[in-house]
Amino acid sequence: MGQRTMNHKRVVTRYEGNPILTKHDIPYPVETVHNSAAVKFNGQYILLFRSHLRNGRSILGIARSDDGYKFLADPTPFMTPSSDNQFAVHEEYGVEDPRICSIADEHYITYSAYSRFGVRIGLAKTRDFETVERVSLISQADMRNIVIFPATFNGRYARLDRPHSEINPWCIWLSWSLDLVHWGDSMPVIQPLAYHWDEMKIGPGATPIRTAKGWLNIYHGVFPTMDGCVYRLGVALHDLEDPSNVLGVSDDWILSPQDPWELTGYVHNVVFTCGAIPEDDGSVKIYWGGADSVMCVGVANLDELVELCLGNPRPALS
Ligand code: BMA
Repeated sequence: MGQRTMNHKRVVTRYEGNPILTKHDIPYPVETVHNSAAVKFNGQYILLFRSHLRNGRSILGIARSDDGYKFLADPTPFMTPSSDNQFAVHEEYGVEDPRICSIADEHYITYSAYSRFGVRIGLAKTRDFETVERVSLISQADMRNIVIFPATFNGRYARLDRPHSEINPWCIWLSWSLDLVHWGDSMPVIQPLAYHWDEMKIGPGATPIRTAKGWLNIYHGVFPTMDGCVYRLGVALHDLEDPSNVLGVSDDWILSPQDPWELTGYVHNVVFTCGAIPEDDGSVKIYWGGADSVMCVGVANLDELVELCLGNPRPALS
């Protein structure tokens, strides 16, 4: 029985108070609260969440917490589609799935900008999480899920991308930039693996976390079934000096839909992360959207996640 318990130990311990945010916690009309970026700022935890409005389009809102579990939403949204023409034309259908990369005093937000021309990635920045300034659109269509590493490498920034092509579907790529606006030298770094939990598509999730053994990349992977797609989370480890060098991709997922609010909702069978916060004690709080409807949190051990990448890897490029 002891052995059985050990084998069934979960890598991520779900918080017993999940879901931590639902539409009922938001002081303006929304239908969902999900896929939040997460960051610690001035000792507070901040979730920058996505919400569907009743027209089916999305906006971004902020909720704040002292302990990472009990959040209070701001009275008004943080980002709605821009009225500045340069951005407005590409945000007409809404803004979605943000990530936050903090470098020095600047917090860079990458978000999906949807329009009749497809989905592109916008870059915005804030210093105080009260006001926000758009910087540029940093991809062409069709690109979602861009996360920027919170560091420079020989003077260059690096990001994980998720382009799509018919020949090589939905892989994780890596690109470089000198200024965060112009990106290039792109290369694929992780592919879905055939008949594996992430065989249909993969994409960057949380902003990578620096550990002693490498950058931890918590990503999402999708498996197609007769009942639709299942979204799960997995982990990969990237070299500290050169993140295009993937040191290992865990063969196993770390989180799969299980709780009722992950199994059913706006889109069923979905756990999807846009942010995780490392703590001083070696744990990490992973935040995820459940069924594209609510926000959840769970705790994992960083060493254990790294060991999953190095100890039981599958090929990064198949
Ligand atoms: C992806 C994105 C995510 C969403 C997921 C599951 O393609 O649209 O925002 O969480 O599908 O519906």
